[in-house]
Amino acid sequence: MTNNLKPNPLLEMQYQQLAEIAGCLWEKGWAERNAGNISLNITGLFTDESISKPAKLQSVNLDENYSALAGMSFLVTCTGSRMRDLARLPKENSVIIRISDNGSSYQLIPVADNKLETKPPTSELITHLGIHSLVAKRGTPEKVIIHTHATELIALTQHPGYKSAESLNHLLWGMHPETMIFVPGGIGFVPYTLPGSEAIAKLSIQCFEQHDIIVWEKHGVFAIGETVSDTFDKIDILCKSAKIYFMCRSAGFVPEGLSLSQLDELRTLTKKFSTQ
Ligand code: 2HA
Ligand code: ZN
Repeated sequence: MTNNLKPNPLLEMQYQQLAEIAGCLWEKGWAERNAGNISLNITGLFTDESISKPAKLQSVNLDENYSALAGMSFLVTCTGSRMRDLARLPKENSVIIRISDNGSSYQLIPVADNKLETKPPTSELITHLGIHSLVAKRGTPEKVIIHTHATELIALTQHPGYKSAESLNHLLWGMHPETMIFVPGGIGFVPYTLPGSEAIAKLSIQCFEQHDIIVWEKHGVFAIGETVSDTFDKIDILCKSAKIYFMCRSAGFVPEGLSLSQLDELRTLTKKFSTQ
């Protein structure tokens, strides 16, 4: 007898949204080979009774303790999975993990109809868990984390003048008024650090204390949001701004950007929206 998780409509909806956005990341050209990874907090979307027993669930120890995530469940893309494959076969290219009650390990919960060997979760799991942990501790509603190799934003970090949150945001907010409206917190900057390392996880978590989206120098972006769609939108909007900048430069001129007083006016508008 297997210990598969029985499908349910709420979970199926999460798979659908995951597949749709994976397809968008691929079509945007941000997901070469196995680039990028996604995690969703799906705590409460299935019950213990929906896991057929008795086979013992596989348990994996974590190097850090994630007590803020104790008992929580996450849908996470598999290591090596391709976004273009996730778009077609979300269940075969993701896993469900549940953090143990003491926060020091996770169990892999096999999903019904998944006939393939279960692959381990993404190589960036510690960054994902660290960010989910920050969200749980502060009690904000973000449930989704997307990491993708957003070409236009990576390209900016190749320039010595754009290796800080301040210079990046000044440029990006200035390219289109809606960038300030929809990403008022701007983008955070993480200097080049080894991917998959504890060091990059720590720097990223610090950066998420002030931003909903961060860029890893010469690598890619991480964004958080309440839904897969609104998380994708933040990346898309910032990329649009970067594209406008590069298009102007390719056409042979330096874009003017919005003035400081125009940006201040937009910032005031944003504050008004957020208090309504
Ligand atoms: O999942 O993008 O940073 C593949 C990556 C690692
Ligand atoms: Zn990456």
